[in-house]
Amino acid sequence: MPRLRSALVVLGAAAAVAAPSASAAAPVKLVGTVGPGFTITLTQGGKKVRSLKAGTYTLTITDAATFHGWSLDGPNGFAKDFTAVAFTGTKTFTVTLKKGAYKYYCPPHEGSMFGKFTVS
Ligand SMILES: [Cu+2]
Repeated sequence: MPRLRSALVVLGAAAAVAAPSASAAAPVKLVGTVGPGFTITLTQGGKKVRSLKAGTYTLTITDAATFHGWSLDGPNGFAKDFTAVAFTGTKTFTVTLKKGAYKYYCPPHEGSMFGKFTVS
């Protein structure tokens, strides 16, 4: 069956070409912190996040206090507590951000511990 064998070779070559582009789409890394003092942050490459492109990000949160949390509100009712108030430690999430206004904050101290950014 020479004809079938050559068809399989062509399929194998197509799969090898497609693989590199899939691995190139690694999510951009964001870093969030809260505590041990009364500070909350969100940074990308060491700089405070003020605007982002819509898409998928890796978000690593380090929560250094039992009385702070790291939460994020966004458009269309998006609301997530990434670390609970009682939790301390580091957690990593994959988050998809859509266009709109976002606010990260510590729930018990929302009036003073917050930051905002926009996604476009
Ligand atoms: Cu707090």
